[in-house]
Amino acid sequence: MTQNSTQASPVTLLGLGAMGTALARTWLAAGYPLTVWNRTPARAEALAAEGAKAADSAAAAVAASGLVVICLLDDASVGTALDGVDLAGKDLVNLTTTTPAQARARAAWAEERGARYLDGGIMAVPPMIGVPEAGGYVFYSGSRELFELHREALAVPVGTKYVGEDAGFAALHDVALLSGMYGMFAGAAHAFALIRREDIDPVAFAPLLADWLAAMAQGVHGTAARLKSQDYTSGVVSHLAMQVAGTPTFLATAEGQGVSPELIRPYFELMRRRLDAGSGEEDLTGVVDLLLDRGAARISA
Ligand code: FVH
Repeated sequence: MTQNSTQASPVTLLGLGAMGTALARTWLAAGYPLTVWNRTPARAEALAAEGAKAADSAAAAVAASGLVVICLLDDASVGTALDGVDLAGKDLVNLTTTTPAQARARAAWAEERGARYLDGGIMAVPPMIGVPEAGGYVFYSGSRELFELHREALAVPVGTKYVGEDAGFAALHDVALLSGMYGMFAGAAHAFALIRREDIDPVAFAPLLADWLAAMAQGVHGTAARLKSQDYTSGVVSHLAMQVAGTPTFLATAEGQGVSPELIRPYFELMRRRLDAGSGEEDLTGVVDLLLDRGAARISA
């Protein structure tokens, strides 16, 4: 946030939902001339009172700035909002959550219309925007030249991490991290269910769970090293054979507590399959390959 209004280049922002509004406020606070557009115009009123220029149409908003940031609901809404809009010579930065394939297709779509394209995946929730100490950031992928050109403006709301020329990589990193998060939440839901009917205070239990998950999360570095070296047995502390031997205890405990095993059983089944293939001296890394094998079988089926 070092620029002032005499130095900062104009920015256009399409989309004033919870995230778009949070982004907009940071550019205004940093002195960027900001044009905004939203499908429902009333959502632009507060920002207009704070100094933004509210455009009557997406086309007018796009025409107002060289840099056009898009933060809409999904890929379909991007296509709808920009249908028929002249994008020639514009730099589009699309922060809308999409699949990697949609991001790549949108990059090609933008190029066909004479625009340069950068895709983004936001790793933050609205209260983290404009709060550097909250640790949020956006993954960017696509043209590195474009990223470097607009890096300063893009760094105003939240941190930036460039992850490659492939326009789909920002979305892939975004979805990969969020998928890991949902796996963690699934484990936490099972853990809370186990204690739910007992005289155990969930508020007292929560820091135990959070600290344990944080400590175990460090295991991803070992997994990554094994995937890279393709040696799944070096430096293994907790062997798969031992871990699989323990799974009946987890399932019996779930049954005893009246808890459905539906969240943890599929993972245990993958562990068992890897063990049955003769990988008892590995840790859990081989499960990654089982997922790929099964995915490939489904794709070719
Ligand atoms: N909010 C969050 O916690 C997450 C954090 C991580 C990143 N996501 C993604 O950010 C995109 C925008 O999310 P949002 O929080 O701003 O979402 P909403 O508040 O629901 O606002 C949606 C905006 O999209 C507009 N819109 C929807 N459909 C259309 C359409 N067909 N044509 C034009 N605009 C459309 C909507 O307009 P309106 O309803 O006010 O008229 C809002 O501006 C999103 O990809 C998240 O996954 C947020």
